[in-house]
Amino acid sequence: MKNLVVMLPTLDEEYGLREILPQIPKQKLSDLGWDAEVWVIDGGSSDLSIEIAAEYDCKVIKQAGYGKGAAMRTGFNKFLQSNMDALVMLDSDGTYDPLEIPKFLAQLAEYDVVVGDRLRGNIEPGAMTRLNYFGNHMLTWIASALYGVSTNDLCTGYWGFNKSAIAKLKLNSMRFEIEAEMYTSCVKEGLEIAAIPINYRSRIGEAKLGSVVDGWIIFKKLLVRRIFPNPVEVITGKGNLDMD
Ligand SMILES: Nc1nc2c(ncn2[C@@H]2O[C@H](COP(=O)(O)OP(=O)(O)O)[C@@H](O)[C@H]2O)c(=O)[nH]1
Ligand SMILES: [Mg+2]
Repeated sequence: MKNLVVMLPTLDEEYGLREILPQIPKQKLSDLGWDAEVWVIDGGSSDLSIEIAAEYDCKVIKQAGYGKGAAMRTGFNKFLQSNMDALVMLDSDGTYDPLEIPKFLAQLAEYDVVVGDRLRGNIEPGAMTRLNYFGNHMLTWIASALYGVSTNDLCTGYWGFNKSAIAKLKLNSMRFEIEAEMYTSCVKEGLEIAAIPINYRSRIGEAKLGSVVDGWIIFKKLLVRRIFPNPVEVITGKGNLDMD
């Protein structure tokens, strides 16, 4: 059996977690040869998220620093210190379908990284505001133009990685620019990326991303990484995070 981490960044997502945790297809994954552990990376939730995670036998990891980017880097670091083989990440707000995890693993047999593509997949009516739809397309187009490696959905939150790929990523994002930086770091390291169409559903609970402010931060990240491909001070989660 190979060991899989399903990583869920979580900040006050009690309703989302209640919906998706039972949907993680552990038996099917086991039939496919994967022993799955679920890691909830908690950003300091004050609702019942942690209790629900414990109810479903998830490992709860307190993130270092603040923001989704810092949370992902905490999770990547723990993963690199573990004996796990691959990692699939998805948001815990109910927007991504855990039943699609096996499709990611199938692609990881051939690719380093797998990206879940919402824009070429199926976006449920009401799941993405018009502004977000436009912003996602714009940023995706800018990323492809700047980096010369086409991507179809820069800001998706559903990704799969082999361990060797995560070991190469160099990241210092704090917030929602983390996915854009994951893309730029994958390009810099010459990783083979597969894209698969996925479903995108309506969010359960309240959004934490502010469209315009976060869109601007993502854009700046794309420009900065085009000039300085690696963060100077931070390598995959170390640096400005106090890691134990
Ligand atoms: N650990 C942690 N998770 C976060 C933080 N901010 C957002 N998240 C999680 O990241 C995911 C994406 O956040 P969301 O508000 O849905 O942003 P969007 O999907 O980009 O609109 C959700 O599962 C959130 O709970 C944070 O500061 N720390
Ligand atoms: Mg969301």
